[in-house]
Amino acid sequence: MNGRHPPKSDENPIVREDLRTGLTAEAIKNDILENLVYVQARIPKIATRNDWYMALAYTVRDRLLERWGMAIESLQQSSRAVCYLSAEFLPGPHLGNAILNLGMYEQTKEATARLGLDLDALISHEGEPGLGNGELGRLAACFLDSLATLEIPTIGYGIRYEFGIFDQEIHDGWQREVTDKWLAFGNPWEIVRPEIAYYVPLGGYTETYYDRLGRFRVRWVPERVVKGIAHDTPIPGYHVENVALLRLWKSEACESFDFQAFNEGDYYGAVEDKVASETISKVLYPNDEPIPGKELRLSQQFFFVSCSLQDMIRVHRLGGGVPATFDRRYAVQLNDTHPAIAVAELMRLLVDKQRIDWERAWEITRNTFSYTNHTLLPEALEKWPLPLFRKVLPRHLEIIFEINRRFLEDVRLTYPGDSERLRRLSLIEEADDRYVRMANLAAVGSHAINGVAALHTDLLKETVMRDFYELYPERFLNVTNGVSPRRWMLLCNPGMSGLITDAVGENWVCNSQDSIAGLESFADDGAFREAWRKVKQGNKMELARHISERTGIVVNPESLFDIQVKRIHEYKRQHLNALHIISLYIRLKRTPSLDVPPRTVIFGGKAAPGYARAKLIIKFINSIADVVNIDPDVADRLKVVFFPDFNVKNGQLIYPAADLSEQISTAGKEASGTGNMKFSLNGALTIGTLDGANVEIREAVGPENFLVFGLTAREVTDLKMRGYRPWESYEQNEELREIIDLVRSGFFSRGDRDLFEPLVNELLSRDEYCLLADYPSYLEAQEKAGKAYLVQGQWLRMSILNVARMGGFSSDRSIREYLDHIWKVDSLKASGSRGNGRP
Ligand code: T68
Repeated sequence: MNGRHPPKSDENPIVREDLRTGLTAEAIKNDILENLVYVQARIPKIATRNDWYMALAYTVRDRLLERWGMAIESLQQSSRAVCYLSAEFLPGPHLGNAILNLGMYEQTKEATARLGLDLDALISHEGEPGLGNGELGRLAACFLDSLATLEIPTIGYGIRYEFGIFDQEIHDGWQREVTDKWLAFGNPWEIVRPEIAYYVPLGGYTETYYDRLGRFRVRWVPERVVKGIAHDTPIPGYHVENVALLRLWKSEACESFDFQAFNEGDYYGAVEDKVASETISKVLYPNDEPIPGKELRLSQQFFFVSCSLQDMIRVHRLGGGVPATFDRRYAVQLNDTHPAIAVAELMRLLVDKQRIDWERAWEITRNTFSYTNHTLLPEALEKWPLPLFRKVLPRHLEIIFEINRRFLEDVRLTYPGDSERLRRLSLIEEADDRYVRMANLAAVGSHAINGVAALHTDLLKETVMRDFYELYPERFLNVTNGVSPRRWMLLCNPGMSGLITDAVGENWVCNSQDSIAGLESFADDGAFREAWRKVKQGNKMELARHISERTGIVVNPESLFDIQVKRIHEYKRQHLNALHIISLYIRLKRTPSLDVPPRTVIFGGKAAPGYARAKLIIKFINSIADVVNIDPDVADRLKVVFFPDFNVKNGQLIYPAADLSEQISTAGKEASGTGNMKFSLNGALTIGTLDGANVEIREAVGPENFLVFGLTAREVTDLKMRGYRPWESYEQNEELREIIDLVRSGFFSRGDRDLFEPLVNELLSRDEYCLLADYPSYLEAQEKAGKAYLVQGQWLRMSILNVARMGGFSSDRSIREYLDHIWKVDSLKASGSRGNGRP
């Protein structure tokens, strides 16, 4: 496969006008009409916007499928492929991205215009598959984009949830969860593959027997078997012919399954409970909720992992491979511990099914897998109660016991007599109740373990994975996250992208780091700054229009847009931001002549449905907004907005409109962050703690272009060790006292003194996330931000420098690091030795 760019205009000599998938405006127009009639079954006269959207989506898909055929062929011919196993993928709307990556925007605009349609309106008509909670799923999507663009043979494996993340509505300031309806009008991007289906056993028991050759064996007699059916979505690379394959599994009941393939026991009872089978891929679990008791969640994890591994074995066979060379054929990344059961499942498939001996199977398994950790929060580390695990996966528990037995034997030899260490490293937690520790399983079964930002990897090595690091230091490495410059710059911010391309040429889209640095020399150019300002202003006006449509709040686009969008969580400290708003409000009321720029503070993000305090934080923000937004004393100088239903699509609107990016988590808690990168890549300045990737962003853009505040991770730990007494901050800081007393008085809750008591109480008594400790330095940094914004020329300079220096945060860079240090997979265009031909 070569890296030829698709033809871009009618004049291009290599246009395929004669083909159904031609890229001229006329070919596109004709295909839209054909798809409208023959796929969507509508005639133009009565077609709705949705009908036209569907017809256009099928038209673009036709062009993707043409590339797909080639990609599948290359996948089969390639020496090694990347398989990204992730319980979540958040690809965002497909249409605009696909049109952009295929290089067919201009022709499509012309084609739709000829049909009397507005292309941009059709693009914004599309909803999105919300098959993830937040950054972890979005990272997986950025990685597929980069893998496709770098022309790496790739399959992303996951679950086709019927109901993804809920839609968020705000009623009386409270979050209300509404069922996601992403499949209500059909999904034009996926291809159902009923012929690619696998049986997944669940429950039951194991028994021993002697096989025909008289060998002692174990077999699993499951209680039931579900079927997983492949649903494929092509993910296009940018201006290359390659596409990555996103293969998601939908569970179905199997009324009759192939007993031949499964002739190992009595399965007659295994086909009952059809409803339970279909339930498996029904709904995405929200994060931030305790999961130990959730049998369905464990079934989901095993379901998609088993289908994916069986699929890999089948494809490998098709290419003439044998199971013993599985590890040479695939590099499989475990996106957090959600797919960690893959370690035991591959062992089962190799040992029980393929009859490979244990030692060799273990070698293959470890060569195959690598594991990415995304969190240090102890409550988020997955562990399953043993009885539940045995009930769902009896054979896997035996396999895990055996892995553990052999592993601990090795540990004993390395650390004789150190029973404490043995206890900590064990795959089984032996407290009052026993648990299977998924992070330990992933660590033992992988040849590489990575964190997602430098600080996070360091802390990983010092804290939750310390014993593993001491045992296997060579397995640990850092790969700092990145985001796709296609979706998060070119697509969402065409104005700014145009300016960058005019300044440095178009190479930056795929080769960010080197090319975009050329922008630095424009930071002092008055005309360039003015153009930059105008683009930002336009983006802010667009967001202001949406804010007014969605919330009725009218905001001043000239004001400083101060934005915090991310999941709502106490460690992310949206309520620290809220305390600053109250402080500003009080100051403005007291001193009308205060020399600060007008500010609009915008929030967005979902709270897990069972996380009461996060939901109260949303109510808190909206309650402050209710008071501030109607107060004539601060009119036009301070506004507060909670933008409902933050998702990829809304993000594409929000990031480009930001002046100030709030990255204010307690140091040591946010593994990396990727929102921080999206803001900065769109010209926002960051106000942030030294947490996650903020540390590296600050180094890259220069400390003078970044507003840092707060305790460092080490200082947080020290403070807690010494004994943190948050009420002392309250007693010592007059302004803080005034703010907290105002909240307690019911001022923001129509006199209700109890409403926010759980929030205030936590802050004064425990303050787990150190808001009060960081409050004074946060306020100082905010003041600095306000002052800096008043000097527009300097602000613009800092904004341009942020973008110029952020090239390293492209997910292309992250993927190259995974390729070079973990996966060892060649680009399709290298066709030969490793490393050739990579951009
Ligand atoms: C995030 N984790 C990290 N988890 O919080 C963030 N959790 O710092 C990092 O940038 C990002 O991963 C990518 O590395 C998540 O988003 C989840 O969404 C999640 C989902 C299910 C269960 C637990």
